[in-house]
Amino acid sequence: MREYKLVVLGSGGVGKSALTVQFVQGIFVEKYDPTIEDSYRKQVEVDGIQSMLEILDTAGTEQFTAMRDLYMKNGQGFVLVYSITAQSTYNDLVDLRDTILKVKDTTDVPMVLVGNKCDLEDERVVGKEVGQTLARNWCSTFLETSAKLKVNVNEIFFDLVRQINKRTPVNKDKNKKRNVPQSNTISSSNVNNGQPTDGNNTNGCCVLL
Ligand SMILES: Nc1nc2c(ncn2[C@@H]2O[C@H](COP(=O)(O)OP(=O)(O)OP(=O)(O)O)[C@@H](O)[C@H]2O)c(=O)[nH]1
Ligand SMILES: [Mg+2]
Repeated sequence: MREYKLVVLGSGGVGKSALTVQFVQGIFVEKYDPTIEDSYRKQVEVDGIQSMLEILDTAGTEQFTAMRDLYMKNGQGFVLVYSITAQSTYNDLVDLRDTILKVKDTTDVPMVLVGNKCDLEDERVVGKEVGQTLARNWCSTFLETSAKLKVNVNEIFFDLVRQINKRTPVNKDKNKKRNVPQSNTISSSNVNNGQPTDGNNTNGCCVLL
């Protein structure tokens, strides 16, 4: 079964854990307990293919960020979360994305921009179109979500899996026949450069609402 290493990033308190736990366990965590680092596994069927998602729920708080480079290097898809109720959490994502691109040394990284807490419309300070514009600039997907009401939660992770599949399609026959040394297998899942599929990414630059 194909495995997907997904990383959830964003400032403290935006709802990274709430979104992850809602997706994996189907419950909403009301209590705020700052994360150090938690890892989850969930098997899902995406477009008829069984897929094992390994989701890393990271720390938004500065003091826990030492592991960042490592998980950015290993991650194949990234969920960048802000809260629609806090402007600073939106601003913080620009630097975060730059760091991901620098660490991965490519501009083509599967990514979903998420404006969470959309159930708190009365407290909204980041407009929907502001999120859409940023996602368009990044050529990434955009979703407004609510971990509390389970709005667009599954969509985040399914979209990331599809983005990864688009860049590195599963080709079972090829994998079986190929007789490559073990040392090559580690990096093979992350190699996108020079693949003909890159040309399709402009078309795949969709913005979901
Ligand atoms: N109303 C509402 N509250 C939410 C939502 N998502 C998260 N929360 C609340 O926001 C608080 C912080 O959520 P967490 O998921 O712990 O935030 P986090 O991003 O994981 O924070 P760190 O682990 O410190 O980085 C908690 O009290 C959650 O219940 C949402 O969609 N709507
Ligand atoms: Mg957390």
